[in-house]
Amino acid sequence: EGRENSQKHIAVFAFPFATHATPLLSLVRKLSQSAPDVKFCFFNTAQSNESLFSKDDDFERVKPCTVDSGLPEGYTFGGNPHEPVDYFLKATPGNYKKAVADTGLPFEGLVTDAFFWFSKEMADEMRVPWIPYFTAGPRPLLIHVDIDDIRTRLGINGPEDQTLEFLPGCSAIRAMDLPDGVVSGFLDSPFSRMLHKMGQMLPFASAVAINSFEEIDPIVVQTLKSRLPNLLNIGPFILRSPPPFSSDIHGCIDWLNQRPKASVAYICFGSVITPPPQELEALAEALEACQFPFLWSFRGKAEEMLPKGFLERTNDKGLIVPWAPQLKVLGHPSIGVFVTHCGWNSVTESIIGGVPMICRPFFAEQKLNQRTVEAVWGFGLAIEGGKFTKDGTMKALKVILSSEEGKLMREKVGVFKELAFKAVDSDGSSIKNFNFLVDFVTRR
Ligand code: U2F
Repeated sequence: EGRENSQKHIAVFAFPFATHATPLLSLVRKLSQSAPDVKFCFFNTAQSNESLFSKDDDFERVKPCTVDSGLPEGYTFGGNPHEPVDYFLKATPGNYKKAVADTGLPFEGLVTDAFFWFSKEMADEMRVPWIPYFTAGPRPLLIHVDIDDIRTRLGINGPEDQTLEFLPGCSAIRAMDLPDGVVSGFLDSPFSRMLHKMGQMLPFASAVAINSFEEIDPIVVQTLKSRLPNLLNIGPFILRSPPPFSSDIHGCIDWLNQRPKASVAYICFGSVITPPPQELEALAEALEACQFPFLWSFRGKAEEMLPKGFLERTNDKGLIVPWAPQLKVLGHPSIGVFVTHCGWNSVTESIIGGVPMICRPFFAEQKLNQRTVEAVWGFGLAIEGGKFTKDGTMKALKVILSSEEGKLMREKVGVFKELAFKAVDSDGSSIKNFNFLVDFVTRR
């Protein structure tokens, strides 16, 4: 009883889609190690929590709590990944408010996915601090924080090639690189409205944590610091708590051990995306024609979705798996290029591995990441025309895997790799920021 009273409770709100809840839980677990008197309730949908917490987890200080997913009774997933998100957004913030109230606990702080702008209002009502966690990079964060100004300056549906030169560090960014819903596309979708509100609310947070490191984009980070209170770059967080390496059941690493240095194309489009049939075909044809070895983490049934006979014909130089230990794969010396959708975790892991990228973005801030990789950092290529064609893909693979330009990109990403490791080294910037966050969370 006495111990209960001395304990501080913090509510954590996870966004249960794509790779959002995983990095948040990993942050909370790390915080918990440094905050023995704090109990965290990890509010998330039952389905997402099930995949995050294993049975033998020690729930004592980071406890899974369920929020309603908003799905209608008897709902079955029909293949459209946006559908469950829309249902879920309709249920917010009511589902979180109810779940919090149901615990009856006196929470003293909210740590949430940055998407959940409504947490600011809840935190105010509860008179506690709100600490949002942004799971993507600093550039999209700046875009969302400055969205109203960007809309005024670029106009809605204005020329696609206008640049954001008025924003420090963003002169290479064009209107067409911005996420859907900023200056074009579905401005009024529930998702776009959520991000708009997020941008307006973040300046009123107590502190804003981000899964990035200060040195990756110093000008943008400086600008963000002028907009947000206590901006805390605490990443790349995956370097601080890497996933357990028990699951190379498909033998990726053994296979890579048998390939020459920097020769393999690793292909993966994150946790949700499978490119459309025509592009899959073009990518497969390019791989077959190019003769570079490849490792492909494939969502879906490869035998049915790839060209007939492709698997047999490429058997000796390609390995296709349903899931790869990506961090380890990208850190393997045999990997020469990462063909990626530019999700932030993938971009970060490619940097950590020192691997140049070929970019085929699909949604969210992925186009912006691509543009940054190609035109600001210079260690990757956008796929010609924005979609996989046989020729465009072959060209990009050849540039990175067998040209001087490719070598230069490898050197450039190597510089960022070093900065990333330094940031999480004993007195690196991300460690200092993390310690500040611990302080903030444990303070009473
Ligand atoms: C959304 O991200 P995604 O889940 O689509 O993609 P990533 O951010 O790249 O994260 C994928 C993670 O899954 C891991 C991989 C990454 O940590 O290492 N993984 C793996 O280990 N093995 C596999 O075979 C395949 C994947 C969104 F789409 C992005 O736009 C956002 O940037 C991102 C973060 O907010 O969330």
